[in-house]
Amino acid sequence: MKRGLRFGFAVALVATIAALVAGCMASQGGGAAGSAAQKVYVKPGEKDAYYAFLSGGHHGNVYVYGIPSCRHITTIPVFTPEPAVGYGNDEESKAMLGGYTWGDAHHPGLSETDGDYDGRWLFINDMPNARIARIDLKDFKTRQIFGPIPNVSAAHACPFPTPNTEYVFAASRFSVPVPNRDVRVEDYAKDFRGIIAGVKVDPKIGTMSLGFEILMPPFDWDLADAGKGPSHGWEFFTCYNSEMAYDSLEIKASQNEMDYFAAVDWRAAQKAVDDGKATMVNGAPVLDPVKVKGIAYLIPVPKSPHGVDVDPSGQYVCCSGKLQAEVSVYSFAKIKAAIDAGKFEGEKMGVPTLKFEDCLEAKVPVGLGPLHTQFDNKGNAYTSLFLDSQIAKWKVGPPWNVVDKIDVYYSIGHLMASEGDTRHPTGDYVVALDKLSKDRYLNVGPTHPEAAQLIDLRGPKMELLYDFPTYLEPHYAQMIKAEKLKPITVYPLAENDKPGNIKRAEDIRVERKGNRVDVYGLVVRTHFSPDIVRVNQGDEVYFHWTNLEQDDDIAHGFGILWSSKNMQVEPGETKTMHWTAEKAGINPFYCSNFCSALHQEMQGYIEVRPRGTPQASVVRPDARTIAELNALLAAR
Ligand code: RUQ
Ligand code: CUA
Repeated sequence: MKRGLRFGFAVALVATIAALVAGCMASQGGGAAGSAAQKVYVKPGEKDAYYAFLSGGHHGNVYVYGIPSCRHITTIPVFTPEPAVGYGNDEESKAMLGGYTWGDAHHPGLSETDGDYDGRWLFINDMPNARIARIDLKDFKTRQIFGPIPNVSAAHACPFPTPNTEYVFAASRFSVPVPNRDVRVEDYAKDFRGIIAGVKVDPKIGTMSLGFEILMPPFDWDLADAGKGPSHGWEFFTCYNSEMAYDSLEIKASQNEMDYFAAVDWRAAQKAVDDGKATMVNGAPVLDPVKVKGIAYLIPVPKSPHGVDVDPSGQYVCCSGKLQAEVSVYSFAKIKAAIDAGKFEGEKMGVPTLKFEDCLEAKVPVGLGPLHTQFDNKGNAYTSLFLDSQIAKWKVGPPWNVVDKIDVYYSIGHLMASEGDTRHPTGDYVVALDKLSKDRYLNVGPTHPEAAQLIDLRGPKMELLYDFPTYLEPHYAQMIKAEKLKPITVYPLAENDKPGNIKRAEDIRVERKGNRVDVYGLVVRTHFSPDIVRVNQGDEVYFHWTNLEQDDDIAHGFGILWSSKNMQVEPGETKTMHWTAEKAGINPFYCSNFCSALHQEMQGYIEVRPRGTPQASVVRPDARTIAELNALLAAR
């Protein structure tokens, strides 16, 4: 009897604790079990579920974060030199930067196959110089910078890849005369034009090349997104300033009730170029919609739109007017029907305009300052509200209502959902990318970091999990399942065919032709071979270092004293660096990347003799040095 009572009490106690725990979880939003701290905690030694790629804004690079831990894992240099690793210092990356030392990167775009991120490449734009970079996700390195794309004046609506990465795009944020020439700004409406450029991507190796350009009215082309599913084959571009103002835009470009988004049939545009209907302008095939029909259409959007986002099904195109408290949702089927029926309201510089009512599906009253929309796997959309500093969650489909809101800190721009731009978002997280952090972090003076905030989407209500500061300035970002990426750990030496590579101690040499000196050297723990290089004052010296290591994470550096010359050479890699021997005397160099117990010993000397000192045309190491090096390599 006594025992039964005690048992009953124990059952009741367990039930009470369970209820308390459940209640506690519900108050946290009822997502995956556990506290916010537990949900972001990735144990030491364990790895994150997602890679997030955040644009570095006017820092010109890409930040890589792990989600949900929000740990900053690395920074990929893209449009801006990075002296720590020598990006912009070695000959290959210097050539790729093309003389630019600045870029403003806004929108990372992961490559897709069948509308899902495939983990092959990441594209990102440099707005002011209208360039697009391709980062290879095998080694997280920038491998191509395409541009400046002719005639495009600042590529903001860029790159927003199509579902099979057939194209990336670039549309003019500003308008200028095309071709650019001596005109007055007052002749803006007459002489200026926007450009929408379609850049082809080689399906096997990712190389970009220009496909077509379309001459557009001189509006400010702003953002883009690719159609998918039923809307595959189309790319959508918002614009503001359909008023065609050229000064005091903040007043004059907000007059019209409606601006537009453009729907571009990229297959038709490419076909028109292939059929010879383009005019070459500055080396680019430009299509003029006055003469070439069926490539672009304009659809009215209320009040200075910013973001345009296609839902995962590809049926709906969602545009937000910055000065309107609603998201306007358009039905692609309706747009297509109106185009097919030739139901146009008029035209702008040859581009037919459709009727607002013919294309609109719904208006969703989300709140003030809607900018961008992302999606989950349960039929919900999430719109960032800049003025309200909130995210609104709403139902895609009737009754098109807002079901939840969450405060963010502060002034959110873009937001990124897990696999959020694909046909299959995962619905795990959204990250708010806030323009202002104000009081959220330790004060570091007048300029605060930007703020990112991780929000759990798994419960019925959004739950704020974590704040993390980011350096200037993530505009947009994308998040991909970690399991989709399989980066290499070393460059296989056997596959190294880089110019200047050598793989055997016997091939080490210094070659001279006139005043050009080529040093073909090897680096391996813990030695530069050669570690003494003799040149003359005025020589142009090219160091080609091959790192013979085949061990994960054993990169060597090469830094030259009294210079800005430094680079990093990763395992199995060859890199070339140019240095001019300006002064006679001794000029040391060293390994700038801590590599081993004897890292500090990894150093050498350049002996710079006066001009005209006789030097052999080829210098090779002696037999003893080769034997020593071979012993070192064998012990590697
Ligand atoms: S932008 S805050 Cu440069 Cu993509 Cu919208
Ligand atoms: Cu090699 Cu430090």
